[in-house]
Parts: sequence; structure tokens; C-alpha cells
Amino acid sequence: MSKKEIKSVNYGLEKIFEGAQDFLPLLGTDYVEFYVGNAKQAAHFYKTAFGFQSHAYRGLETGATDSVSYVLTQDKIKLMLTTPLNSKSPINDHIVKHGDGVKIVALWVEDARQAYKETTSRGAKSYMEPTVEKDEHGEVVRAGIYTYGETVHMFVERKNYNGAFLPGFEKWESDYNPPAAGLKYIDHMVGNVGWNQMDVWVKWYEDVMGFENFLSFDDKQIHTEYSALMSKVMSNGNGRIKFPINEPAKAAKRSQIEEYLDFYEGAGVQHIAVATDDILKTVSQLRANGVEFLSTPPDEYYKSVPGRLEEFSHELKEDIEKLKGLGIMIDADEEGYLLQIFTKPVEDRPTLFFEIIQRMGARGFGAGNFKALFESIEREQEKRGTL
Ligand code: TYF
Ligand code: FE
Repeated sequence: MSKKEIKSVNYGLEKIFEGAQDFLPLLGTDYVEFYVGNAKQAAHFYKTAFGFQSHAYRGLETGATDSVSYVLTQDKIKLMLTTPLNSKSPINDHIVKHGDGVKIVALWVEDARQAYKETTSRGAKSYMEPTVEKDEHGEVVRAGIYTYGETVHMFVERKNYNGAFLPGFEKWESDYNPPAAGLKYIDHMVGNVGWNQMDVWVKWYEDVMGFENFLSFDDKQIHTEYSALMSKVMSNGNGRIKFPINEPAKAAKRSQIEEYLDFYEGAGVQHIAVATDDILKTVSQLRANGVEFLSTPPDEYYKSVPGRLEEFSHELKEDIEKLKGLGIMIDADEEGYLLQIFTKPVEDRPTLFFEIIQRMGARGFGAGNFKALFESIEREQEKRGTL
């Protein structure tokens, strides 16, 4: 994306819901649930590599017979890792088809019944009717709808609930507690959808969830010499929830989105962006813990950074040599700058990965980094023979 194009970016957020009622008020992301082949080992990985903390547990010891779930937290982030305990569980089908991946993106609401009613009456396909769960710590109401692929949005209402996580879970006390890595909250979660499906899902988020299109990137902006994609960022009314949607675009070689769709065998969550307020510290720690990141952009990339910041009169507070040493990328727009870096996929299938992001005023998604980022992804595709 050229500097001129970046300048012309027009954030739509200010005009969202001007005068209109938000029919789906969302308080934030509640939890993200992964279906995995071995939750015990996955939990160890997220603790050791990403600094998540043991939080809650449901399994044979707590009376569960079909599946086991571990809940991990880091500041506001809650991850749930679930694995089936026998061949009859439908969770198996999800894992057989998609490999390990995100099943549920749960959203925190005041009224789960209302959220379910508003969305299903606008055409959402039901996953779970409003269900009340109770224990001695109070009551939680949950209801779910399908979004792209087999992915689900669960509405979670936790009025007066003061238990560890959800009814059925117990506090997970572990003797193994590696230090946190400074991850604070989920900044955005991205979905990959099939050919020509982006606008279908943009309309779905508009009509069913009341979201608005916050930013768009077409294949003329998002491409390298070889591959291309298109992306539209959807945002809810208060801007707390941001879901970019990607689709592949035709180009000389296989788009990374196409690679994802082939290996995930359908649409699904592509990356989870987590925010930190000290990316140098966070990334140093994650690297020391063995987290694998995409290769560092070339020298020319870092040479162009000061000019890009100057263009918008922002002063970089971090040492550029340190950012370069860790492979962290820098993008700027009129509102500020942002620092970001991407992990390699965290499974053997080239599917889900993480982004670490620190926002220094910028509300964009790093469009100025797209080229360097996608070239880095292509180097990985090349190694896999999937470009
Ligand atoms: O969320 C975003 O839009 C950025 C950039 O396949 C991005 O993190 C976009 C597409 C993609 C990987 C990263
Ligand atoms: Fe992102």
C-alpha cells in the first residue's frame, strides 16, 4: 500500500450507529474454545510457550465423561482447550476434518436470550438454544449461533456468577506456573472464507450481528509478486470486537488463504491477534520460550521505516535496532503507529497462527506491512511446497 493510499484510509467507526439502536450490544470477547487432539499437551504448550496461566478444569475428576477442557488465562484473555474422551463425541468429527483449531468465539453479553433471538430472527443458524447452567456459585446463560464454516459464536451472560469459569468447571490448581508474557486482550480475530465468500460474510455480520465494515483491502493492495487476497474488517458498535474476513484472490501462485482453506478443509479462524503494551519484552520472552515466528523482513524494509513514521510525524519510542533484531514490523497512519509480528502456524497443518500487536495510536491492521508479511509467509509456503 502506498503512503498516499494509507493517508486516504477512512475509518468508519465514528459513524457507526449514529442515532441507531445497537440490537446486539457486546461487552467483549468472553473466551475462545479450541477443539484439539490432546488438550493436556496443548495446555502445557500454551502455558510454556505463550505464558498462559492455569485457570479452570473440567474432566473425569469433576464428573465429566465425554470431554475434557482446560481453561487458561492471561490478563483479559481466556482460552479453552477441549478434547473428546471417546470415539462417540462429535468433537472427533471436527478434529478429523479440521485438525486442531478454533471452534467457538464466545462473546460476553448482558442478555444471551436476547442476543440469540435478535440474531436467529435475522437468519443466524442455531448452534445451541439459550441454556441455563447453575452451580453453587451462581448462574450462566449461554446460547450459540454458527458463523463461517463450522465456527460458532457463543453468547455468554454471566449475571452474578462468581465461580472459576462456568458451572461444571473447577479451579485448576497447578504446580507448574511459568511467568506470563504480557499478553493483555484479544485485539482482533480473523476468519478465512472461500472464493467469493467475503462479501457474503460481510453482509452476514452486517445483517445478523449489526456490525459495520470498518476497513477494506482489495487484491490490488494485498498482493506480492505471486499471490493475493482480499480483506474486510468488520466491527461491532462499540468497536471492542473486530473480525477481519479474508478471501483468496486469483494470482500467479497459491494464495496463503487458499492454502489455509485446503488444509483446514473449509472456512475457519486464521489468526488471533493479542495485544501487549511492551512488545519488545513480550516477543523476547516468547522467542526464548520457543515460539516460532515468521522470518524477519529484509534490511530494506527497516530502512524504509523512519521515512514512513516521518510522513505522519510520529516519533518511534522503541529502538528500531531492537525491533529489527526481534523481527517486529512497524506501520503508521495519521493516528499513530503500531508494532506487530506473526507466529508460524501453531499446528502441523498450516492453519491457525497468532499475531502479537502493540498499538501506539494506530487503529489499522498494518497495511504498510502486508507486502513484507506475505513475502515472509510465501517463504514458508515455498518450504512446504504449497505455493
Ligand atoms: O489482521 C490483519 O488484517 C493483519 C494482516 O492473511 C493480515 O494482521 C492479513 C491477512 C493475512 C495475514 C495477516
Ligand atoms: Fe491481524
